[in-house]
Amino acid sequence: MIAAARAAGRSLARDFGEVENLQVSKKGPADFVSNADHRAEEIIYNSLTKARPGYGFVMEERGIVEGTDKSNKFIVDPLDGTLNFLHGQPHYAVSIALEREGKLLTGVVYDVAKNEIFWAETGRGAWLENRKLRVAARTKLHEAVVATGTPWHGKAEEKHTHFAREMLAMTPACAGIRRYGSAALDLAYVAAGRFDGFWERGLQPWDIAAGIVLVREAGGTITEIDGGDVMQTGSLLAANEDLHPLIEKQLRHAAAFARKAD
Ligand code: 2AM
Ligand code: CA
Ligand code: CA
Ligand code: CA
Repeated sequence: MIAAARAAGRSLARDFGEVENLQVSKKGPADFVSNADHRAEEIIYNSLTKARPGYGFVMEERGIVEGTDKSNKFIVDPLDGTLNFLHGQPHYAVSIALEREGKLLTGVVYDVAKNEIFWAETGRGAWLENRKLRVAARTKLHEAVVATGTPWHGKAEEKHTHFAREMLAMTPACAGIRRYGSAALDLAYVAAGRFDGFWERGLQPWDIAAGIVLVREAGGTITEIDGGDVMQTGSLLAANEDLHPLIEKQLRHAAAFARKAD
């Protein structure tokens, strides 16, 4: 998985150098995809099918490929942070996870521009190269830097309203909010203790699968914001065990505020 991520990363780095020449198309109102995404996905698919013939795939661009081996499935986002990439911002990643018997087993998130490989395997810890990762030790919310993702153009109006209320509840409560535009890296940064927490709603399985393994193995807590299944709704809150309930409280506060306003 690391070799596949590195190979895809080399392709992305080349395309990033000539980003103005890429063909870009739209999958939705603000949902861009380029040939860089497709090329990287192709490299990952070819590399992993060769290494593990028969495993299934869930990929952002190509979709689902059923494997003959029903217990193993790769979940792939060849380029997380496409909008950053297309705007020449060096903050984008390759995200690859392996799900075994319906459970997330392994995750790799590769920050191509900074050449950082974050990886984790259930029971083996989370790592940045050969440094073992641990979520931040901070316990006070007012000292915490918390990341999030904003709903984008084309998302339902209520999603934007919801987000605005969560920001209203969160900004005065913590030291700072960050919005970098790659959910996979946001989760990797929580695992590495660079962010004290991260929340976002409505993400896709390939945005979060690898990052979830990273955060768990780094000792963090991940829950679905409204109590559902994270991989179904893609709405998640990740933080250390002390900050998690404090952030959750602020998000609940936002929901109550929203109900009152309605
Ligand atoms: P992507 O770059 O692979 O599409 C940030 O909020 C997260 O949402 C990213 O992981 C990003 O993944 C995803 N996303 C999907 N569609 C998006 C869009 N139109 N604009 C910004 N982020 C988008
Ligand atoms: Ca996309
Ligand atoms: Ca993504
Ligand atoms: Ca993507």
